[in-house]
Amino acid sequence: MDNFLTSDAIRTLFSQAMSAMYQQEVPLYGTLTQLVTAVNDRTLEANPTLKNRLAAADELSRLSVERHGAIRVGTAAELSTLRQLFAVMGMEPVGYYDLSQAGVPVHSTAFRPVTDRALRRNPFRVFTSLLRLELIGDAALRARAAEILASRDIFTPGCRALLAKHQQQGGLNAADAAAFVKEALETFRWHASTTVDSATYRALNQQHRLIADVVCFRGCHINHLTPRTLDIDRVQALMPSRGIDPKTLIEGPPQRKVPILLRQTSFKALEEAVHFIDGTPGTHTARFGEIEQRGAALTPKGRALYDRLLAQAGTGRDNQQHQAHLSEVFRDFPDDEQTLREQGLAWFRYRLTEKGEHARPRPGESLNQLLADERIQAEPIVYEDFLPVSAAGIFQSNLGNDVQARQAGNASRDDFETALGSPVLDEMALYQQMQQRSLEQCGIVAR
Ligand code: OOG
Ligand code: NI
Repeated sequence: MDNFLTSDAIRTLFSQAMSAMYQQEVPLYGTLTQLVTAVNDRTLEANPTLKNRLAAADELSRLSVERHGAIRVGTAAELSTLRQLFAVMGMEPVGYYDLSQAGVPVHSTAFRPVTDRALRRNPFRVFTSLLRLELIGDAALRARAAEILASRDIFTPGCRALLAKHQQQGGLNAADAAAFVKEALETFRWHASTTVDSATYRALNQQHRLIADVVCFRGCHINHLTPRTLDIDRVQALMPSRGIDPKTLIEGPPQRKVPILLRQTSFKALEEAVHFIDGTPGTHTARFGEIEQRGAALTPKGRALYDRLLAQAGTGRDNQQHQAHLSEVFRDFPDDEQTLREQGLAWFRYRLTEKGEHARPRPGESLNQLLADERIQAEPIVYEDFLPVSAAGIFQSNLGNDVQARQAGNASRDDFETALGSPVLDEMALYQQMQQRSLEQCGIVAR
């Protein structure tokens, strides 16, 4: 039998290739990654405990490596082929995000690794949105957009051949994997020439800038990549000093002692030169760079509290004021691990301590007592998914400030899953299983 590369290894090759391509395509993104590295280095210098913890978890070497990217596609066929493409890299569709409520005519999922092991290796995810053509009001334009989309193939023949080979053999050897990454990358490459004339572009752009972005190009260009920062507030503040224009607000929860969910911010999308097929020059605005900082995954109860407080806080026009206000409002969200655990607000991973290895838990012993005796340790499980309100904020800030009125569509998860060709996984079930498995491994609950 052939020596197949693991899906983790292929994902790593792919994310590296994507990063190199995007830094070359969008030099300002390269500048952002340099800033992130500089701030991460400084943060580690100032905080040896953090540095030791990350070193112990083998996190230091890949600290500034990308954690996610995003793409937008136009048809069910494109989405379902992407599902197969990401499956080669061990990335499965997790979660359903309805962004139509926020005036963005797409719904989305995140392709990501799901097991503890794969996430530890490389948690690279791709936030993938499907355009909802049915939200285009003008029937003639809707038909035209569908026709344009039907006549493109965003995958190379080589990519399709290797997908088929992977499905037949159940894996790819090193040479095939390298070829696959190279072919797959073509789908995400930028094209400075559109597939439509300037009048069609303008008409679609007027309906919604995202519609033009999805419909008018040969591929589904990667629109941003997102490394991890250890200090998002500082990177946001320093962006202008490097010639980077940040979006106004950091999305998500405020800074806390125990970080929760996901904080993210980006720079504003660049206006880039394009050529229309009628030969006229123009510009298109879609691509940007983002940074993220992740914290604990919340249980449904914790998530409900987060959603309530976030709605209560509203938005702001100034980041410092907004963060101060968020911190006020989030006083109602417990900020120590013990309370988060006791109130069932966050998911935890349990481990035996050395002491616990020597005096292993017996059935019937209480979790709290084992923790108090330091025979087991609990550590929050990291949130691996996305937040619809934050995603809408990221989308909006990259669509310009002209608010585009739009009827709010209804969530249609069924339509999305039909297009995808499979159900999306339930992220809460995944976290719950992780917690449960860790309890089983400690011998606290039966398998
Ligand atoms: C995706 C925006 C969502 C995030 O980090 O929340 C996203 C897009 O602009 O296509 O990437
Ligand atoms: Ni993003």
